[in-house]
Amino acid sequence: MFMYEIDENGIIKGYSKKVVRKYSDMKEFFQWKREDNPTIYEVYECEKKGLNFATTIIFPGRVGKEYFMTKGHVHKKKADEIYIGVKGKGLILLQSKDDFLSFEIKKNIIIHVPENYAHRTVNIGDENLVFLAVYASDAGHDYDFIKRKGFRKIVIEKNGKHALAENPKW
Ligand code: M6P
Ligand code: ZN
Repeated sequence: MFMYEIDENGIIKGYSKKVVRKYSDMKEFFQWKREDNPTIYEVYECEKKGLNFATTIIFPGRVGKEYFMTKGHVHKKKADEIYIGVKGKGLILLQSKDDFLSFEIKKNIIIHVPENYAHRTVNIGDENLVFLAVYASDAGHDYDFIKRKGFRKIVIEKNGKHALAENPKW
């Protein structure tokens, strides 16, 4: 039995691992370029009894027309994942071999990511997007395909709003 608490900034108290992704760590995942090197997102993770609990904080911003987002990955093993919105406004992209879906994620929204679906989260708002993810510790992260081809759609700013557009690399 264990209990976690998320603080007002979206950080899990007592986390055991922190990951910081700067623009320079993931340039290839965006379609546009920038000259500076902002932090795109941070992940705070706890692992107990084979389950990982992680909050991700995606900062607001864009690289060209594309909103700040996670790299996105598919699990190496068959493992589902649960996302729960904590704060801010985002989109989650889900993609399998022949399916593509997107859902809004915000406070109190729960999303089930089925095994074999690649998943990426995008901050489409003007404040931090925070969500909690729960998944098997041995799920594994595969970034390879996403790095080369990405998702079927990209999320861009169009006339002051977010829009899905075709991914030119697809
Ligand atoms: C969520 C979980 C983590 C993941 C993180 C960032 O917290 O899905 O497993 O690491 O988002 O996403 P990515 O690994 O694609 O950079
Ligand atoms: Zn995952």
